[in-house]
Amino acid sequence: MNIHADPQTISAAKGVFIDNDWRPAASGRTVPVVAPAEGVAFAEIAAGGAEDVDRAVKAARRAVEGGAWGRLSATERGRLLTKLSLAIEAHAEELALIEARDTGKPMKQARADMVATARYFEFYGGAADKVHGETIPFQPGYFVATERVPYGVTAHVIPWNYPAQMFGRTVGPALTMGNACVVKPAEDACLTPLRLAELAAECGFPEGALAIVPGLGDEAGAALSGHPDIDFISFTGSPEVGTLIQTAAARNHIGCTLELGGKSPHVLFGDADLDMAATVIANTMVQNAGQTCSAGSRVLVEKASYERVVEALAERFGKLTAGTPEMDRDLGPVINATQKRRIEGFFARAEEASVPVLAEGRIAEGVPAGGYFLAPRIYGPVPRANELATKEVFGPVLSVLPFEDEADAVRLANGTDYGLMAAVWSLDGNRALRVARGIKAGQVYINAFGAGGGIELPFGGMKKSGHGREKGFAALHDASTLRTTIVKHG
Ligand code: TXE
Repeated sequence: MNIHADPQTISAAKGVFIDNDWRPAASGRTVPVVAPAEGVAFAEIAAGGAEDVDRAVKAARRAVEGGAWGRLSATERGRLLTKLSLAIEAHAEELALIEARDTGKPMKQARADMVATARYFEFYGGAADKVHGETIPFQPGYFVATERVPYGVTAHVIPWNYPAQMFGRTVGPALTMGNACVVKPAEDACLTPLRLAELAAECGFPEGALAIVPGLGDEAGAALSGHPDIDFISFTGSPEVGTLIQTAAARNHIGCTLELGGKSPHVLFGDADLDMAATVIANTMVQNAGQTCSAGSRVLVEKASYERVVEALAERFGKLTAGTPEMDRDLGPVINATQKRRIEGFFARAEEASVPVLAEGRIAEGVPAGGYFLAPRIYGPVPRANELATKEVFGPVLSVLPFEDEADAVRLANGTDYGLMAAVWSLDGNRALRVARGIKAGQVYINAFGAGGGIELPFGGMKKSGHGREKGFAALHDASTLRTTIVKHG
């Protein structure tokens, strides 16, 4: 298969996937799928709506209550997840080609995403029958035990930046715990989740265990998150839609996890391994063209070493190149014209505020004129109150800010609404740990950042980055509820 293959060969773009079967959306409408590197539509997805969502939720309910899915043991569920992991590995190149065209990301990143997606199902497949409850000492004559049980039907609204990985991240633990999942992927990029659902059916997942209703956010997304018969919602996306999701969950009196992005800081002290830090910071910042919720988009630098750090970062940023997926350069285009305009708005306002550009990468020659390409930029020193220091840009843009001392560094690191990820760079272990423990973020790295996806590592927000945990065993906890059984034996 070639990246420009006829869209008909992308069998996933067929409709709504319910009970292991494709059907057109009830409305008969479709949404065009635009390739960000080309700026032209290359496929269509079904525009799912309330009727499709209702069918999917009913199928999921049948599956968990009395259906084949609900009757499987934890071991049998785990085996199915493991089979899906192997199927993803076997189809990795096909999936990476679809993902790269759909999102615009370089092929090497799309391939790495498929390794991570397979790993989600491998990790959770192995974990399925290793989730234990507790016994609780109680009054004489009683035996008490707890067990983690599925919610029932879980809804998953996911974004376009890592469609395959996000699918694995949210659906993997939910299926492991025995929930039936209804997924609303993002209209901007959702072909791999559709294909993954098809692969799941081929692996033997019973009817109703997994449904995919593609479509627009305010149609399929709103219908799913507001459906009265779902038991839990998992959402990753913008803070604005996060508010709508939590409101919908509150109306139904159900729980939700929200992952709403960040403005993750690197705290860089003068004694750090600057060479390593600068390389990691530049490369992870432009991964996925900066459209990563945990992107380390602020570098906070000890004042005395500011010039040295800026020189090292600018040197690396100046060499970064944006290109098409096939060119396989450092980054691809951003997802759509709206996002490109939004980021250019940040550039224009930075210019008005006279925030200095320290370096700019480039766009490779020969990229299609209609593609949504942006040259990566690094700004500094960024004034503390400037939006480049506080707001999520969600593009290939890095802000550098000097700090005075340790206390100032922690204050600055915690000085945004977000708290998703952070890094401390210093070879003084005591200081690094002290500072790391002062930072309010769900994940804090020391002398590293991102750790290649880290499927085993609990991930999620503090503050307005959201709540709930994904990845690792923590996700199994959040994808299930607790039943306590109290036995009086006299
Ligand atoms: O997100 P949306 P957008 C941030 C990032 C980005 C901004 C806007 O800053 O610039 O959000 O991106 C579905 N009811 N992140 O507009 O709209 C939608 O169809 C229910 C951070 O693309 O939040 C998609 O499936 N669902 C982020 C999903 O929500 C609705 C990843 C996310 O889209 C809905 C993406 C509605 N009314 C963007 N409206 C991260 N945390 O990684 C939309 N959706």
